[in-house]
Amino acid sequence: MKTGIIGARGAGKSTVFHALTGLAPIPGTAEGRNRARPGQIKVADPRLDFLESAYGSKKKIPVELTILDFAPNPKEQKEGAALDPSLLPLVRDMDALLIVIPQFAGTEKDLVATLESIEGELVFADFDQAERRLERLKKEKGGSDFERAALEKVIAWLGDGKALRLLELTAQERQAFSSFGFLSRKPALVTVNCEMERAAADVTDAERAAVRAHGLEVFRLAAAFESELWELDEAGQKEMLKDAGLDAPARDRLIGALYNHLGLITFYTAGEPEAHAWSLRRGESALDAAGVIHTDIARGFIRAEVVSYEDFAIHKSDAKVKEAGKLRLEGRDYVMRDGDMIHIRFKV
Ligand SMILES: Nc1nc2c(ncn2[C@@H]2O[C@H](COP(=O)(O)OP(=O)(O)O)[C@@H](O)[C@H]2O)c(=O)[nH]1
Ligand SMILES: [Mg+2]
Repeated sequence: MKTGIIGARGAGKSTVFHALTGLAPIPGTAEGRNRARPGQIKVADPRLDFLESAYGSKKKIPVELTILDFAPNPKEQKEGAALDPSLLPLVRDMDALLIVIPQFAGTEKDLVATLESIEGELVFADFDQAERRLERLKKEKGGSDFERAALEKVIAWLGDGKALRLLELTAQERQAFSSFGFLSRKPALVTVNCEMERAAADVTDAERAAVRAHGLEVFRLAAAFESELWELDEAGQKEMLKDAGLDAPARDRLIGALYNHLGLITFYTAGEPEAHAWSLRRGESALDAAGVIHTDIARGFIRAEVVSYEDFAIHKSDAKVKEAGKLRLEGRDYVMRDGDMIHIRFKV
């Protein structure tokens, strides 16, 4: 899962990247081929911590997401614009977006107005792309009637200034557009980058409602403050957080919010060697879960032994779970639920 950070120049995108990953961001004006820097972020997960201690696991492996900082070209990205047109191919390749809106000292932008302007850019980029494609099909007399009709449908919608996120598409239409990477269809988390003193103050109900009307979620983050935490050891971080009246860095909650907004669920494989969290899209099956672990396990799938995290948390060991009749045998089509712990029987 790749999430790209977009927003105006100076909105604090690179600072957010550093706050979330602890990695140096990409230089602001990088020229040439490397225009994106990926970083891995670990998804904090109290359930995984519990499994690690219940099994006495030697290793703990959380889910990781990839986040990317881009290097816009100041000559290409217009003042105040959230996108650099020369970066569009990279941004289209993302699974999700993090939209940064600046509200730190000297940069306070109105949340709703700024978001609407950014949505306008996403919608325009999609409109342009769909129209070019349709033009080409017409000129070359190529494509199916189905594809042309589908393109006309999205062009009409985008022409009204509306994001594709809010348009119902049939499975066949989604398939036809799967390689387009439409920007206004990507899940996105709006990140308001503010000063520490205002990070705890929540967005207003009216703002949240306006953001949700776009099919999006919003989160506040004091990016510069969170970024400085990486310079300290654990004790120093605790102290800095305490001084600021916080128990934990906000980045963990932001990453959690992003994870939920992506529509991901977590399942576990846990034992003494390791407690391992894995992610799946909601609606995926036991066979999909097997494939995430290893292709051989999917190929030789026989059945899955499943226990829900809630049941395990009550009984605290495999033997007790079994005794209580909470271990289920499921086939390959079983729809995985968030928190399922599985052991897959397979033969190769
Ligand atoms: N005070 C303060 N300054 C910030 C914050 N976030 C970013 N900045 C500053 O704003 C400038 C632009 O930040 P940067 O992350 O490079 O923006 P980008 O162009 O969107 O990548 C830098 O000088 C940052 O130090 C913040 O939360 N608070
Ligand atoms: Mg930057």
